[in-house]
Amino acid sequence: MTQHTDYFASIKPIRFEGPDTENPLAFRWYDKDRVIMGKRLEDHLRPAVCYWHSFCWNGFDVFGDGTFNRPWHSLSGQEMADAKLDAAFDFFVKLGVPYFTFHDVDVIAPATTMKEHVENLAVMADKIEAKMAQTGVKLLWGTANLFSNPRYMGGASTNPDPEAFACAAVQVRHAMDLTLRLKGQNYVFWGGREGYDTLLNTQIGRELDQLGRFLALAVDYKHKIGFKGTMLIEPKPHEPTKHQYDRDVSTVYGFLKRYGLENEVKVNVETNHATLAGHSMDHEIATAFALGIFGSVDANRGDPQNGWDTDQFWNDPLEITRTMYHILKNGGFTTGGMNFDAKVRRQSIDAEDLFHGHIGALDALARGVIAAASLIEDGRLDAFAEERYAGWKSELGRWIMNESGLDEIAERALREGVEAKPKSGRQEYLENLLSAAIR
Ligand code: XUL
Ligand code: CO
Repeated sequence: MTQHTDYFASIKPIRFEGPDTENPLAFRWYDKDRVIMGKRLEDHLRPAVCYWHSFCWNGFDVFGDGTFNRPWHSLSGQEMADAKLDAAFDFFVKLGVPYFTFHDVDVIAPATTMKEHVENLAVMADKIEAKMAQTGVKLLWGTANLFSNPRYMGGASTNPDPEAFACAAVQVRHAMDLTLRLKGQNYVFWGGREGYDTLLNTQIGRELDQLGRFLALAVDYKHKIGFKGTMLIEPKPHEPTKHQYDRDVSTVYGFLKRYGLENEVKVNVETNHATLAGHSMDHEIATAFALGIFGSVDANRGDPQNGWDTDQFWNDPLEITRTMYHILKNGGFTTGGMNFDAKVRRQSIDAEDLFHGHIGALDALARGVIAAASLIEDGRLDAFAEERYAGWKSELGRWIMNESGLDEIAERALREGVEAKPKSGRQEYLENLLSAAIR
């Protein structure tokens, strides 16, 4: 295969060198073969690099033009798509991650019609498949971009016009076919325009039914083509729309229940989306496990001061450890993984900046796995919570949960003079255990 760019030529493959290394282009914690709780670090994290932030975005923002000047940004059409593919796989290999993720439009030569979109995607299918075979890099998930093209400005499946729904069907059908062909582990739906900007022009009930119909059709299609991966909805409360229907994990669960899809679809939880929704990441993860719909993670962070989706690389040890604690305690990932849906800042214009961002995030997650595993092995956090609810295993607790009526509970409480005795929640003690686990 012809090599279109050697953009990363000056950077050697990234190796683990341990916490004391002075080499900024080495891992300090991410020793992928280190076994923690019986599993290699790489298998705990199943890390993936996303195509869109690092290889498509050129650094533009609403106030200014692109700043990055990557060689493929000055190309166009198929030539651009080919050069980008070469650079992306060079990067995956040098960083040493097992997975990548992409949207259909990230990888193709830009198309103006739906027909052209399908043709351009078919051209890339062979090329991506060849790159994967040559490098051993696998696909964590595929998805369709149903939010950038102006045809979707009023929504894709929730659009007031069925023609937009039909165009979305073209993209999703072909993106699912490609994900199956590339042996993707999951297929993701992020509904960037599936919401509204004003209720003055929006019929929420109708739009939710359209969204439910679209997802049900996609699930039917998954079974028809024999795709065995997991279907995932990625919740987000707003941005770009003022209100997005899939606002958080609980809302998605209610939506799935209403349309009978709660056993078919799980969630891809993103840190920055959790915080935009007013939640902590560990809240969203714990909720997803509690509701039986945990699937995968988009690992990143926002900026606590501005409330935007800044998609920075995740590096907060406390938040990562709290999150990893829930993931490990519940058995870890199955088909999911840690997708770095994160981008370097607009002033980080060099090739090496892409490495610094990903190296830091992989190290931070590795530290989080190590810390969370030590909390689980130590057992005091878990023992405290078990003890806190121990009363529910008593005769009274079981009788309330399984047998009694409200009046019977009330009568028994009065008859037996039941009284609740407050006990300390010990939050500070538990937070100190968490801090002490991070080394
Ligand atoms: C947008 C976002 C998307 C999804 C995939 O906020 O997170 O990139 O992850 O469409
Ligand atoms: Co995301």
